[in-house]
Amino acid sequence: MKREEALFLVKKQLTEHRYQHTLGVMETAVHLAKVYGADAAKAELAAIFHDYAKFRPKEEMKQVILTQNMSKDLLIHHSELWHAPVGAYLVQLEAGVSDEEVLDAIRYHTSGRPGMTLLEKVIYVADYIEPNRQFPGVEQVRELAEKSLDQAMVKALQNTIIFLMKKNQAVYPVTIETYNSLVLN
Ligand code: DGI
Ligand code: FE
Ligand code: FE
Ligand code: FE
Repeated sequence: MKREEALFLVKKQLTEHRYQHTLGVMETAVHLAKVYGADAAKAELAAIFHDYAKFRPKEEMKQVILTQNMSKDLLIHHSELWHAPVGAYLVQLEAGVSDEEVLDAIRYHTSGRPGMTLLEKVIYVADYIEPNRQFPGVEQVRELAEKSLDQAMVKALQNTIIFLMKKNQAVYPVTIETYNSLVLN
């Protein structure tokens, strides 16, 4: 699928703010793909579609999780986690994206997973550091991302876990497992 067609399809799903974020992720993901030798075309496509399901009603996402045999564990955790796996499903169904590597990059862009592929890491980090992001610690991850994608992953996961814990929120086990797998590596 061409960039323009993908952007056209995704724009209708998002707010203007989230669309601008998507453009930032696209630009950053292509940059990181070139730096680390990932497939830039796949990185671009995954980035464009990564937040496709962000604004779907919770009830619709819940039904997809239940009917498509996704982890039931998702449902006891924050609904912010749902748009990633549900997005992978809907992008295939509604936009006709069939590349499993691209779909996995969408599927794991929020939690990560142990043993992430290069493309998955590119999308995870690009989502975290794209130019419109401004939160404490993002500049450090931007700098790390130019040197080591894994170090950028570790710091982004650490920040996310600490952020959730400070708010007394639960941390999705896969997020912790992703962190552990990178640190133990
Ligand atoms: O969709 P985005 O805002 O671009 O970013 P995202 O998909 O990476 O993350 C969405 C939200 O999910 C973000 O506010 C952080 C949160 N999140 C990430 N990992 C976990 C989590 N929330 C909980 N409760 N548990 C997690 O493990
Ligand atoms: Fe997201
Ligand atoms: Fe993210
Ligand atoms: Fe995002």
